[in-house]
Amino acid sequence: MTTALIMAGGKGTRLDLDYEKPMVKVNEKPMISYVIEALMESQYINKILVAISPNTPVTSEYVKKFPVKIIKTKGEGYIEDLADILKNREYVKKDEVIMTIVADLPFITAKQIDDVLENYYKRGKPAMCVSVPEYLFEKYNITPTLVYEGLVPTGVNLLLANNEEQDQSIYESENVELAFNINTLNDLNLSENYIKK
Ligand SMILES: Nc1nc2c(ncn2[C@@H]2O[C@H](COP(=O)(O)OP(=O)(O)OP(=O)(O)O)[C@@H](O)[C@H]2O)c(=O)[nH]1
Ligand SMILES: [Mg+2]
Repeated sequence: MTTALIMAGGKGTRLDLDYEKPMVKVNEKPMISYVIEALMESQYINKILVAISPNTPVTSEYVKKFPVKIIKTKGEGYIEDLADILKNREYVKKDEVIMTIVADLPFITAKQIDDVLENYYKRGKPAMCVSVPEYLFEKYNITPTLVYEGLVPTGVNLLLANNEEQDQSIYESENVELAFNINTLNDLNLSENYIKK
C-alpha cells in the first residue's frame, strides 16, 4: 500500500492571483479537489496527507471535508518542507512508500495513478520519477513548463520515507495529464482549451 503526499503550501507566485493556487478553479472546482478525488479512487493509495503552510490557509480549511490528514509545514520551499515531513516519524514510517504529488494537476485520474504505482512496484527500485515525453504536449498544443532531454517532469514522484539518497528509475508515462500542471495564467487558459477538446 502507498501513502500519497500532496504538496500544497507554495506561494503561487507565477500565477499572480489574489488567492491560493491549490484553490484556483478549473471547471468550477478547486484544482486540489481533482487530485484528492483521484487519489481516493486509486486502488493502491491507502492514506492521503496534505502538506499545507502559512501560504495556504484557505486550502487548509477546504481539505478538511476530505478523508485526508493535514500536515503543517513552514512554507519555506518544496524540498525543505518535504525533507521535514520525511524525517518526522509522527507522519511517515521509515519504510513507507510515499507518492509525492503536486496540487495543481487538475486532469489526473485514478487510473493514471494506478498505472504509475503498478510500474513502481514492478521495478522494485526505491525511487521513481514520473515524466511524460514532450511530443505529447505538442500534440495537444500545451506548453510544458520545463523540458529536460525531451521529457517533461510530472509533479508525481515515488520514494521511501527514509530520506536517504535512493536508487531511482525514470518512468515515461504516455499520460500528458500527469504533467499538465498550472503555473501561470497562460496554463490556466490552456487548461480551458484542453477541457473543450
Ligand atoms: N508544503 C509546501 N508545499 C509547497 C512549497 N512550495 C511549493 N509547494 C507546493 O508544491 C506544488 C508545486 O509547486 P509550484 O508549482 O512551484 O507551486 P508554487 O510554489 O505555489 O508556485 P510558484 O510560487 O509560482 O513557484 C504546489 O502544489 C505547491 O503548493 C512549500 O514550500 N511547502
Ligand atoms: Mg514553486
